Amino acid sequence: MVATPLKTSKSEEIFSAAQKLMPGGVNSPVRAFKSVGGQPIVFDRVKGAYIWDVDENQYIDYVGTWGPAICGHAHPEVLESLKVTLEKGTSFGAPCALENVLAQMVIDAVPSIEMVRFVNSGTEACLSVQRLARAFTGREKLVKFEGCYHGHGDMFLVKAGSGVATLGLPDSPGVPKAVTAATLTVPYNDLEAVKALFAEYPDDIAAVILEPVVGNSGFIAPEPGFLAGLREITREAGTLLIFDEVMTGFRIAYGGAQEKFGITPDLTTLGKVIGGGLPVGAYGGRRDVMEMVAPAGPMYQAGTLSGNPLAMAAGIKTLEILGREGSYEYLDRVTKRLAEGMLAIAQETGHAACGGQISGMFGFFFTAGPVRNYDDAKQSDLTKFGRFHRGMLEQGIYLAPSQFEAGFTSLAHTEEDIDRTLAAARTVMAAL
Ligand code: KE4
Repeated sequence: MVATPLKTSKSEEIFSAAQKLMPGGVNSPVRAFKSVGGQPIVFDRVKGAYIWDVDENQYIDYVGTWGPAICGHAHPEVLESLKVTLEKGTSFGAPCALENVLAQMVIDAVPSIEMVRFVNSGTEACLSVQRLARAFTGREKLVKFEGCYHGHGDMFLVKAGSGVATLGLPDSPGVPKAVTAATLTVPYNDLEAVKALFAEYPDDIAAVILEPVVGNSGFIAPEPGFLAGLREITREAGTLLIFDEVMTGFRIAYGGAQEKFGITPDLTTLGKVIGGGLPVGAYGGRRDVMEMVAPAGPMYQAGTLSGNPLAMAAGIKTLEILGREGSYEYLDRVTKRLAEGMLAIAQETGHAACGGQISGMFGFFFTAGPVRNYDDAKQSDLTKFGRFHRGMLEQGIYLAPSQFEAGFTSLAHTEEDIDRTLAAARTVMAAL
């Protein structure tokens, strides 16, 4: 295991060079550790539940490349499938049978999906699905929830206003006000706020999009009745309900959060797990809606590498493994022990904390809670979270480098890994 303090000279060398080559030295902001501080870790290799960095430190990994590594990193069956597929080329830009195989698996698994389109990221999936919802309904307004993240499409980068409902203000320079003006935001778990919106804009709302279990404000579960309430409100209003299951899809359950909670949206986005570590996103849903997508219908969306055989092969094998008997029971058991153990240790060491888990997704906040929405999450002790993150890193435990992210386990995490993680948490929390 890692001795403290962490030897990070090679990470430092590589990361400082990276900062001259790429903005912030990264290709996605969260990787720069800005919200937790300290030296980002440069990975050398991964396997199963473990990471090795360029200084040969080993860690137990609870990020799993943000969800895709649910079967464990570099799963031998996935690698084997990739090697076989590789012999036939990497991308065709033409139909291939593997697309049919993964499409059928997704359609068979996800209750809302009768027809599916593959793209290359969750962002692309969310960009496409909101355009489709607007095309199908002929309406323009979009409702999202504060703290939910749907990729970096302009219309989703909306400042989460306080109060019941706000007309979106761009959250990033470069996003025109005209684009976000049609995006309305409300607090998560607040059905009254949603009802007020529909009263204010009775026939204007094309879609309501949400993370059915939030991972992008930290882990926040839907309160009883919230998802069912949204389903009822949107059905009555002729608005499409969209579950963004890029993170929860095939993680909360094989059929996603919509299977777990028994609520069927009109459209669903997927990503992460269905690519098994290669770039894949997808959107799908009711056949009458999906038939609007070009070239079947007029709503345009396209992609050079969409459905490429390598990514399809990795996704197919990943879902095959997940579909085996006992996968989700295992994920739920080890993750439950981890989450409950963390909260118990926080209490024993005098730290207010709350949080939870569903299947292989978990999270906690340094606050007594409850954390119902993004505002609550922002009130938690972010400084303490940063110190906890660093301490765990020095104990050889790699947690998501932001309070506003969820944690992920995999089929490769063993009971011993959970024991080691809890022992590390006790050491770190006692010293916080
Ligand atoms: P990508 O474009 O990153 O593949 O997916 C965007 C996206 C859409 N919807 C949900 C619910 C998501 O969680 C994501 C991406 N999640 C982040 C982690 N919170 C990806 C990690 C990153 O941004 O580097």
